[in-house]
Amino acid sequence: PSGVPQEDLESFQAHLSKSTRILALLGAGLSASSGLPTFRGAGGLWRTHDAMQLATPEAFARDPGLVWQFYNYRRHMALKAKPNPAHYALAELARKKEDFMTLSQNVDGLSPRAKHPEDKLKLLHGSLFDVKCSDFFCNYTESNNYTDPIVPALAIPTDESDPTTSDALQRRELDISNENVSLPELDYRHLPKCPKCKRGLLRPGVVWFGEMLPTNVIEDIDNWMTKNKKIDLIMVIGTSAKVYPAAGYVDRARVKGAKVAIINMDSNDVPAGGLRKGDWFFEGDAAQIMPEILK
Ligand code: BJW
Repeated sequence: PSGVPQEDLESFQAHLSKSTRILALLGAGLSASSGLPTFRGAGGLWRTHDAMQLATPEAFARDPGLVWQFYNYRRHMALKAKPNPAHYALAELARKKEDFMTLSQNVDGLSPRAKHPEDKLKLLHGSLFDVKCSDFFCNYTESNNYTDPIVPALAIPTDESDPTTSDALQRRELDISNENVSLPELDYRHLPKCPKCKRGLLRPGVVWFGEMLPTNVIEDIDNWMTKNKKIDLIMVIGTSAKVYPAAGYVDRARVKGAKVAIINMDSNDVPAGGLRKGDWFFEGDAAQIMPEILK
């Protein structure tokens, strides 16, 4: 029912079944049908929010309260969301294929929750549920912190007297995602502090613009990629492939012989360099297409 052409389905599945070294590059579109917004394009976060005011170290230095409000909200939404059939289908393939690696740009925790094998999952842009000290001289980090709200001052208000509290919550959430609503100012006192150095503010463990991707992650991927072996396939799922260095892995896989399979709602979102003969473009919702093509 996803409308995948039979011919493409057959040629892809034939290639997949004989593929032994496989990469998957994931983006926000994978989690779209779980109800989480993407960044670019219609309904994307960067349509109503200025990325440079929220997703840079400079933004955090200028207004940590605003940045925390944004990330506390994203954490809350991601905790409420559930992995969709695409997360599960990919996790299953990763278990089945020995020499498999997923490079995820997503910070929402949905692939881990879908039981994607952890040793085959590389989080390029960190996680909403990692927090770390923002002080340059402190190395405090914490994984799997699911505290929601992260501090009481960041609680998303609910109206207890309203019998439809969940509706109220929903409305309030929509308000928060709308830039026209003025939010209460939050100062240093109310924001999460580092328990180690007791000086720095904690910050989300995600990779902001201008920051380096985690070195251990990059090293693991480099080691896997530069093995003296061919790569058979890279699946590029739900990403606009515009953010570097992540998008660069498509070309690097090609150089190692990989065919490219794109799964995306928007047929214009092909990685730089375009499509080649023998590649695939599966157009539509990843949550529908992934289980079908990986069947
Ligand atoms: C569906 C669907 C459905 C919808 N089914 N599909 C070269 C030139 C110019 C600038 C640079 C350059 N190289 C590097 C830079 C700078 C910058 C960059 O790349 N900028 C570009 C925008 C040009 N890169 C960086 O700053 C990186 N760091 C760096 O380069 O460091 C260098 C350095 C060296 C030495 C010392 C210090 C530094 C870091 C980039 C980090 C990006 N971080 C973010 C925010 C993370 C935190 C957070 O979540 O808030 O990561 S930005 C945002 O974009 C997020 C995403 O992971 C990332 C990618 O977005 P994604 O996932 O592709 O989402 P969208 O919205 O773009 O696309 C969604 C897609 O899904 C669309 O195609 C839809 O059609 C599709 N879709 N529904 C299937 N149901």
